[in-house]
Amino acid sequence: MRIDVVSIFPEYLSALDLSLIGKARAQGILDVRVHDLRAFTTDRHRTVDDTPYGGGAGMVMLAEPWAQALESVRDDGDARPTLLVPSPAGRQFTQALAGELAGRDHLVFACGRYEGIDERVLEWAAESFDVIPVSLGDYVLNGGEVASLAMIEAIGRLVPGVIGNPESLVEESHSDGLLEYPAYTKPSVWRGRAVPEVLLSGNHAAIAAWRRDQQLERTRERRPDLLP
Ligand code: 6GU
Repeated sequence: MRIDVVSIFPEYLSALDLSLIGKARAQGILDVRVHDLRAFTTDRHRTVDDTPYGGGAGMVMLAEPWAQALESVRDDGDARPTLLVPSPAGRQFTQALAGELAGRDHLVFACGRYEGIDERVLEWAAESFDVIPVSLGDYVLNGGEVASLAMIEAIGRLVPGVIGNPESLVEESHSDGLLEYPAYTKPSVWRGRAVPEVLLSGNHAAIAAWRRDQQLERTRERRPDLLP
């Protein structure tokens, strides 16, 4: 899978050199390329933003540097790549969407800052990209960089070969619509707190039933919105 990220703070994305995603890049499973939006400006000050038409606070990112950057990451022979635009005004990013995106060949993340990108860029880009504005949740970040990191990790770990043991993807929160059951390891008694008895029983059916019950209990308690 190829992933391009365009940002005015490319250094933010240096975390992609680390851990599982970093390893997948080194192995050639993920081809991640980070680009500085300012490289696509032509004026002396490398301007990327201006004041909003209609007035209001903040600045809006200029259309032309974005168009140049997006044209540069398009690869001939590329079917329609997917353009993900992180924004609190986007559609909710979910595990289901991560799974769907993990099957695509080419993702491009457009990290906006300030009050966002001139809306015409998204309209124009829709001619050659599958454009999806995405939000991590109902809160506001200063820009799309941190959100892109989160999404690249969520998507990247679902790409075959990125995670050594794909079984670990099965029993985790959101994979079956419920939160994950609690986990315990040694020692069996720690500071007077014992591990739930059933986990030491060796009775696999009883363990599976207890874990299911814990998933439902937790989900009811913490995320009732996930239950039917
Ligand atoms: Cl995806 N981007 C920004 N800038 N803020 C957010 C977000 C994304 N998701 C929640 N807040």
